[in-house]
Amino acid sequence: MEATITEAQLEKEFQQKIDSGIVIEPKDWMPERYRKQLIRMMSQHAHSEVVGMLPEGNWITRAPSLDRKAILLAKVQDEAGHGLYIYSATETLGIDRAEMMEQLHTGKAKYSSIFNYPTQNWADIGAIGWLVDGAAIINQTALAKCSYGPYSRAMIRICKEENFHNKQGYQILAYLMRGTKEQQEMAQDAMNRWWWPSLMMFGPSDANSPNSAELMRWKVKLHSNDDLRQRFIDRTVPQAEAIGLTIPDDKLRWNPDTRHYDWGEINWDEFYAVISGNGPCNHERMSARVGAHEKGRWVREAAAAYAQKHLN
Ligand code: FAQ
Repeated sequence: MEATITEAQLEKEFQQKIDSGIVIEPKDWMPERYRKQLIRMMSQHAHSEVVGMLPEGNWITRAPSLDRKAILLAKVQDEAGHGLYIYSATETLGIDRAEMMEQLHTGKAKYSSIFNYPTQNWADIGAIGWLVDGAAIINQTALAKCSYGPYSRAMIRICKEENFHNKQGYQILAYLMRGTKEQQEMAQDAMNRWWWPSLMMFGPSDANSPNSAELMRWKVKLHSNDDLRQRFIDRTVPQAEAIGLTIPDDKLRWNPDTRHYDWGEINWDEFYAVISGNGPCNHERMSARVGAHEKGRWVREAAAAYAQKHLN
């Protein structure tokens, strides 16, 4: 008699594969919950890349020189590309892009809290590149080693591009800090406004992160939210000091015993307000995104009509 493999056995074998570092590919068996968690996290990541174009796109026409404009244009186009890679990687899990878009536009799926803050002046573009892409790199370098093959492979290329984004942002602020008093103040003001929201990008503290334990058991996440946040702080503080920027945290100091920086407290009320739709720009971002989607409707319909006529 042929033995039937139970769900529990399959799950056990799946966990053994994960524990021994075997990468999971789309056609491999996976627990339904693993698939759902990946769809949630990856689609939110893709949405963040796409919505993340909006605050920076706001400055393309106002960049202070042709070179800066070309660099910013390339960066924003890269973010669109990142969104596309990650949407494609997510589609390998059995959801299509239209459904993911629907989830974003109806508020069912989240996108990163950071993109609900306004870009008020040119220094903000420097702060986004340096701090926001810097935080994204820390997170994504870990994800490049995650257990799901299509996601980890997408991350490798994305991280290379994010490194360029990070450097161009740091350079913008470094130049401003070598400029006039007004330019230095502009850079410091951007630092003051973007520092804490950048720390929030890593998600709630470990004690309040409902998804972390499961995602770490499956090696989707290799480090906790707090560990990655600390890594970002340790890396970024010396960079700020090198160009004369002050981190807006009076509790920040190097701890020689732990060999990490001690730092203050995130305003978690602000974080939860932003991720539940009540940040400074949530409504503006969603109406711009939904508007862009509607404007592109004729392109999607034309492509579908062409495919039906010529490709079937
Ligand atoms: N914003 O249990 P956890 C970029 C939600 S890419 C909004 O800890 P998890 C590139 C979370 O979804 C930036 N929501 O969740 C760029 C969950 O809610 P749910 C995006 C957040 O998944 C640069 C709830 O809180 N990167 O910036 C946030 O284990 C410049 C409980 O949280 C990624 O998405 C947040 N910050 O950990 C583009 C990386 N944090 O879904 C343009 C991949 C938490 O249950 C310009 N994602 N939430 O309703 C991750 O690493 C993880 O999903 C975390 C959250 C760490 C974001």
